[in-house]
Amino acid sequence: MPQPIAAAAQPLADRLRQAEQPVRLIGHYDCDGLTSSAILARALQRSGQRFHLTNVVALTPAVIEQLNSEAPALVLFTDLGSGYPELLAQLKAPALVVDHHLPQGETPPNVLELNAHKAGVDGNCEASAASLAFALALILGEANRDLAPVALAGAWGDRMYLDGLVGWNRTIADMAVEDKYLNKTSRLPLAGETLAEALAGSLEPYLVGVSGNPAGAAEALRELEFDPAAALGELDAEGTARLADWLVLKLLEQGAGKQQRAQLFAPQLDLPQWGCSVEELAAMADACGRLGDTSTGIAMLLGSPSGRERAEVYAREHREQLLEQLAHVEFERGRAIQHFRGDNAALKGTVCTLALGYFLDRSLPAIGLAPRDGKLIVSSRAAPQLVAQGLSLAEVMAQAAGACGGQGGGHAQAAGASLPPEKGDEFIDVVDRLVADRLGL
Ligand SMILES: [Mn+2]
Repeated sequence: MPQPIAAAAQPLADRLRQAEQPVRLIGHYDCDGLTSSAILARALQRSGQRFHLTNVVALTPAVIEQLNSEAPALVLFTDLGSGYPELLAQLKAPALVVDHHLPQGETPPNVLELNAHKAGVDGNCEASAASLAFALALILGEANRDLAPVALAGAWGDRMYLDGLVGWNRTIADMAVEDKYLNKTSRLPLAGETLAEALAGSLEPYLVGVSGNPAGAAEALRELEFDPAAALGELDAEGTARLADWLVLKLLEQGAGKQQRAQLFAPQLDLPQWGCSVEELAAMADACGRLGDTSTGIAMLLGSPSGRERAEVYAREHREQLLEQLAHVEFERGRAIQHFRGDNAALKGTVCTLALGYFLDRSLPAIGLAPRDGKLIVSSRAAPQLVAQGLSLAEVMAQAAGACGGQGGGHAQAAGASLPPEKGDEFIDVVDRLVADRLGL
């Protein structure tokens, strides 16, 4: 483990070992939030500590109020916290934070923080909250090495695989290979019984006109002289090569990014104990969170067979919703951004990510807005080249939301905000202006 992570994690481990009351665990609701929560829950359980876990959509004043009314002895936040020091300061209990989001301001005195960025690790690609939780779990006990697959699923959920795993994430994958929890295999990133099902159900790669469109998939296959009903598992070497060539051309033609094209040939990360790949484990956790059933996500990640069954159903349902939205979404172009308004707050971030990666103009950030709980929730995504040009969506979201009476933050390449419902148009104007300024447009 990198020394700075170990040094930053040690005081949190010491504090957890001393806890005499149940630890109040609060995690984010997405894949990285759920996986990091499950890792910490398991590690606490194994050290004989009790805990009470809740996964939330965001750290808000209401969450802090609720915690203050519960008066826990110790709170442990994971995959959230670092972006909201002013809220943490309002918490009456002492708190531990495990996070990889960009820190905003000073850590309040009641908080011990394990933040990737503060430990000298790039929290955008080298360590997710789940990878940091795994580091903390390893300090709590070597037996927690078996949680490496869950940590990798968290990193996957935050899309840290696009340039291959690097940094601490890479070390975790190497440990998992050594322990035989992870097998790297070479095959196309497609799943399904038949070729037609595999293409029509493919979210990554997203194939315009084919994904989510069984007739389009069958037609494409017939043009390639494949039998659409042929079994994917029985494709021979020649057929695999021909299908791979077509996928490369198809992605080029629809304007997919270099990283997305490279993913076609990346090794598949199989988890024999889980009977699925890292990608599939991440998709199940993500779907549980997005569909509002975080308990099932945690149960599944802790190894519950009934949790697993439900999570598989959610993963299918969520994928179908995404395929449906991606087929119909229309982005409106401004000067420096492109945005869409949807009705499903749980989908908009992934829709932006996939649209940007697979078919949108990557010279502009993509932004999605949708209502939830009386607010307007925003997701924003930028291609790597814009981040290299100095754009930070975390800053843009924080600043624009601040100007519109909301709050925002996150990462340079992926950030979010929540706003009063009537502020959507004003917010889009402010974001467009801020991004145009940063990019010199
Ligand atoms: Mn995360």
